[in-house]
Amino acid sequence: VDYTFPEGFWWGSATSATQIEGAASQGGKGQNIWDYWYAKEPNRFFEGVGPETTSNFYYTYQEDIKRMKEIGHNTFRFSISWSRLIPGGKGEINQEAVQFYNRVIDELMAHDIEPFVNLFHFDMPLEMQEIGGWENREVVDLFVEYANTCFELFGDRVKKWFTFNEPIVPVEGGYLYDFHYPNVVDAKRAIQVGYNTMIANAKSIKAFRFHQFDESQIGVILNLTPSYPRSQNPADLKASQIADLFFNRSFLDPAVLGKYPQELIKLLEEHGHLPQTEEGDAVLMEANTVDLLGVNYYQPRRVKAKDHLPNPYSPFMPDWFFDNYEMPGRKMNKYRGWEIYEKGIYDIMMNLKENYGNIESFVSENGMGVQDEGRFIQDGIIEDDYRIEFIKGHLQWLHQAIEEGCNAKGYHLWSFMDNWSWMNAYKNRYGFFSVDIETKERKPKKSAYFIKQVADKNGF
Ligand code: BGP
Repeated sequence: VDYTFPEGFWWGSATSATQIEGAASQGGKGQNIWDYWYAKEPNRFFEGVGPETTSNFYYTYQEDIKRMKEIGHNTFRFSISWSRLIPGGKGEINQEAVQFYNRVIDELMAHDIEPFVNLFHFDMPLEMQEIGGWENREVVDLFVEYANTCFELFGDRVKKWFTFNEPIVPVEGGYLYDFHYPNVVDAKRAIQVGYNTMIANAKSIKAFRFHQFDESQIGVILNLTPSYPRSQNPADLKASQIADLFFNRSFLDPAVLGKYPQELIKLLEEHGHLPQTEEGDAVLMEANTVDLLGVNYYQPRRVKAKDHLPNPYSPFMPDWFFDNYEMPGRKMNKYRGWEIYEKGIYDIMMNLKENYGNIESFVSENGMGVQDEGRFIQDGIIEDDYRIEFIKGHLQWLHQAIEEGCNAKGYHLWSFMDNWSWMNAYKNRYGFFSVDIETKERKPKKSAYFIKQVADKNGF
């Protein structure tokens, strides 16, 4: 073994409710924005496939958990669907959902797999969106009630909690770049949404602390995209810093340090885009930071200065200040169109060590999406050597960061099995297990055998 990880390292994978459960209109579940949007505009989704047709985990969780055990998982992340647990987002608790999540938790624990439970993975209940979604502070408070319900119901057994997965994504997708519902393009509203989710984060942490659970931790999961400037010219450096402020630090700083970066506040102030706040917000944020940080890492951001200054009369957008560019010679996942830069994981971890109090962290998602993966079948098994190489490459850099003192505790692949993805449906396959969408049959890929060995040896 060349790379040995610290004892008790978390080997597992990540999923989310909307992407794996299926049964979108069964078991008493209410509608979320995905169910609604799909019914309204099915053609926006890859091959017209919507969230009803997923990997069916709602019905197959027992067999799936057995498979997790077979490949050596000691941890597993899933999310609770707010609209399943509390249809409509407020009011009565759906007992069928309570039973379902209880069974999943019990089944995981019976297999010595620790549940990592996330509370929000893009799936706003429709009724909550209709009253303004994250723009409305009432929704923030109802979310905190939902979070608290989860702590009450499952907090005796679940010891790892997360408030949000990638809170920047609903901001970018729903309020800046038109790739998620409600398809708004308005930076002012986007900034409010981002701010309010961080208030929801702090308030949920406060509610969590009130329970004084033994040995429990609460965190947030952020997709950190290290921002690399094209050159060391002041203009490129500045562009890269601003991209970093918007896409990383506007969540990382309040979540871990309890406050927004001064540079960001100044920038927003100059452009009249500060969000609306309420009295006590700053104190609340400062008092309620995370214990644990999940880092989702797929690709970095390559940034250069704008060729032209923005027209000051055009609506304010974060990208007034920077452009993305394609770095010549960069390594690509040609099956998905994303850059592969393994060292990014090291840079993120070292940044957490140096600038964020070396907060306890783990890789909560990393993975390689592949289109038409069926073409790699040999003798009945998907020979995904590219994924094995991808995982190894990232683990080597993670190992390096740990050697240098960073506080990383685990590695979760996106994802356990192929699953439905937001607009992309089943286009990009990510799993250790393939899923036949028609029959729902699962089959281990070569990477499933690889990760079992890694988990067994705690290294490779
Ligand atoms: C992450 C999300 C996941 C998953 C993954 C793959 O950002 O947290 O939910 O969807 O991306 O994305 P895609 O299927 O678009 O390649």
